[in-house]
Amino acid sequence: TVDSTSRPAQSISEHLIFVSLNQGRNTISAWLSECVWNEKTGLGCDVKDRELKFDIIPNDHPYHNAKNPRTVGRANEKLASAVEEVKKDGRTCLVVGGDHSLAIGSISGHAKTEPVIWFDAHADINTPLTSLSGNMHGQPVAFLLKELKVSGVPGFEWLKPCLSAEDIVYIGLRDVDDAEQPTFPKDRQEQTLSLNIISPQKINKKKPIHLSFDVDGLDPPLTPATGTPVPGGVTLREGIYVAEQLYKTGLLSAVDTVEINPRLGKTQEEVDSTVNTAVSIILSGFGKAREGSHSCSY
Ligand code: HAR
Ligand code: MN
Ligand code: MN
Ligand code: MN
Repeated sequence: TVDSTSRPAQSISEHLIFVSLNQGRNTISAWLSECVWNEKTGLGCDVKDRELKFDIIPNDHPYHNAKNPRTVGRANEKLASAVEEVKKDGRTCLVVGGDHSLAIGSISGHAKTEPVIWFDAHADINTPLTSLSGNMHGQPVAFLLKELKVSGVPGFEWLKPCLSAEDIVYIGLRDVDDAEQPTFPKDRQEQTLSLNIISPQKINKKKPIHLSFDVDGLDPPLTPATGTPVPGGVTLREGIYVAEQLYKTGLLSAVDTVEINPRLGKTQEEVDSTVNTAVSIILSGFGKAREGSHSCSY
């Protein structure tokens, strides 16, 4: 359990900003902001809410196997500037997506950050040359890595890869494509498959942490409204534990919440349970304690 009285001095929950990517308020952003800012029923945080709108670029032909590169690239450029402003403002940034391609902009805007915790069933490290699906949500890590030198993608002229492979820690990884495999030396894969959330060495650096939280890292029954479920995922208890540990570091600086797709829920109940699960994990990352604070009732 977490002692709610021993919050780190620089509590992230006091300075939050939402960047909601959906056109119009959607279930998760409305719900999350209510839970986080409402003094009586939530965490009582000071929240600034902002919404980004994106343009669909016409005739956005694929670049090799990367679909809609210009639309995704321009959207990420906008997101990177928004996240940069939030961080200049000294706030913690919570980005509500949207699919995982948004991590390109979110992590770029949150520059000089490491480590990145990539909570996901997938490695998302395909390149426009290796991707079999062509989906950009399977490629963000490759775009961000200095080592992979992805370049020449239309819409991404602004992008400077800002991460090294050693800055990324995977949690929940269990569906890696053949083409993604060579990027994981065996020993590293074993390390990242465990629920060892972060090496003490990295914590000691006291660098801000970026959590890129793909809900499909969790076990599928917990998050039915998502596009690419993979059996055998992280349990709710484990997910909340990870979030609580991140909160305790006092270093959680930005969070992406991705791959919640209400249209993929077969029933309203499936949509609600997906959102509930994501909200409870996010709130744990922002200091909601399972013991000592019973003000949130979900
Ligand atoms: N590896 C597959 C691909 O590249 C599936 C990726 C699925 N990705 C997400 N995000 N849902 O993690 O298409
Ligand atoms: Mn997706
Ligand atoms: Mn992902
Ligand atoms: Mn995934």
